[in-house]
Amino acid sequence: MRKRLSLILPVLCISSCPAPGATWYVDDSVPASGDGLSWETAFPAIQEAIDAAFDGDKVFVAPGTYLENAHFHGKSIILRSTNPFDPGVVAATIIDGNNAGPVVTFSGSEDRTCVLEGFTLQNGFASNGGGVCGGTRDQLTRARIQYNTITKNKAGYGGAIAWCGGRIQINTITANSAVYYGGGLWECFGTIQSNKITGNSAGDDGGGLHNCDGTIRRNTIRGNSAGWFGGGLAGCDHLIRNNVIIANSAEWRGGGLWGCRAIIENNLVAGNYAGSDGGGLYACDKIVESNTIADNSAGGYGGGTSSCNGTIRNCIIWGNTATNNPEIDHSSDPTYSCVRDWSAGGEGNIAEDPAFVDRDGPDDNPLTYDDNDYRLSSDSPCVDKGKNEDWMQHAVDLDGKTRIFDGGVSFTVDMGCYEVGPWTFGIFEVIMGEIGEPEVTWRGWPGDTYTVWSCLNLPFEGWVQEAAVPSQGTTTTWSDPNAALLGKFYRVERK
Ligand SMILES: [Ca+2]
Ligand SMILES: [Ca+2]
Ligand SMILES: [Ca+2]
Repeated sequence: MRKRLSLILPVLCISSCPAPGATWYVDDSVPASGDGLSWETAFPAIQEAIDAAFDGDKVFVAPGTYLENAHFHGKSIILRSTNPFDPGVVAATIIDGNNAGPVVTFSGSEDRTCVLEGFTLQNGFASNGGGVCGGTRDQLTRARIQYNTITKNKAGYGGAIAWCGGRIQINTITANSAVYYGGGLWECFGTIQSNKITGNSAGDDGGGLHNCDGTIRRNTIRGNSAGWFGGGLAGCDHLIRNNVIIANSAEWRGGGLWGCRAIIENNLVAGNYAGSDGGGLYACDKIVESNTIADNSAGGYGGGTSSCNGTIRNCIIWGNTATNNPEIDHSSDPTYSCVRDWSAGGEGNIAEDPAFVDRDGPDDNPLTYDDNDYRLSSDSPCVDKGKNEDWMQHAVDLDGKTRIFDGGVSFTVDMGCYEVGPWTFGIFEVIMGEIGEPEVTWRGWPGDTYTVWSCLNLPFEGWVQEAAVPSQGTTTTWSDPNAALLGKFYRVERK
């Protein structure tokens, strides 16, 4: 008997099959659905384009309001508006979940080349992730989520985003709510950076973020609230660095942060409120270092910190209020810190007024925190009085300035999250990012645009222009999608 041959046939494209890496177009104003391969023949719905796309394709979406609950179905594609860098385009390109599930759902198998960028995602309603649900607890999407406004979504867990394991950056995540945990983000374990996470609420814990155990850096986490614990962050257990954490509130404990067994470095924690204990931080038991913890308040114990039993070092803990133990309560003794009314000695501690530049800000109102300036005056007793640590050699302060600078006394770090020193423009960090792409981070100015250049082999090859990158604030990060085996040189120019 003849052995049966089995053949695996490639899918044959006869006429209109797009080349790999095709671009699909979506425009809600087209009169009828076309083949999706041009603006003139666009699909009217985003899901049509995703369904037609293959891994590696792009889907461009024209401004409009798309009443959809889009599902990536495991496809590693790029879904973007016409210009993710333009806030006007982002505001005008709306995916509205119509309270019928998450606005966007990933299956969880999308890889690091998958991107969702440049949309307003609103009115989602779901058990997990009202704005974006990234898969399941066992399989988190690695898609990158960037340059979106995610607002007015509701969920049981993760009002805006749940179960996304890729990079979440440069989004505005505001006015979302969760019945239980994570008004903004819940169980997102990738890098969360340069986002504005504001005005979100959770019925239980983590008004801004809950159980996000990746790197959380350079975010503004402001005005979020929790019914129980952790107005800003709850249970985020890895690295929390260079964030502004202000004016969050928790009904019970941890107005700013609660139960974060993380390295908590170089943050401003100010104006947070807890109904009971730990206005700034509660039960953050690992490392609390180089933070400025000021003007927080608690109804019971510990306006600044309560029950933080790890290392507390290089911090300014000042102007906090509570019924009992206003600055530090039931916590480890600090070292190299400036603490109001501190009289218990300890290595390097001082109790002199830190001489903030303008503690109540230009508006002279101490309760409006956005303008309050907790930088140090050049004659502050906190200048050059911290303790130098290895991590600071390659770090910057909250402004993006060089972290260790000689402020006139010695080459020593200042206490708190700001260093007194000159402003300089330049690259301060080049690392291999989590998606295998080199990441270049530089100091700059809000509102600017920068040009990034690379060179494979100085001085024998020329510079190649890589990208034009809008400023992300005082520091800006760009990932190079074209990694080179032997490395590259980078140069950044201010346009
Ligand atoms: Ca003032
Ligand atoms: Ca003020
Ligand atoms: Ca210094």
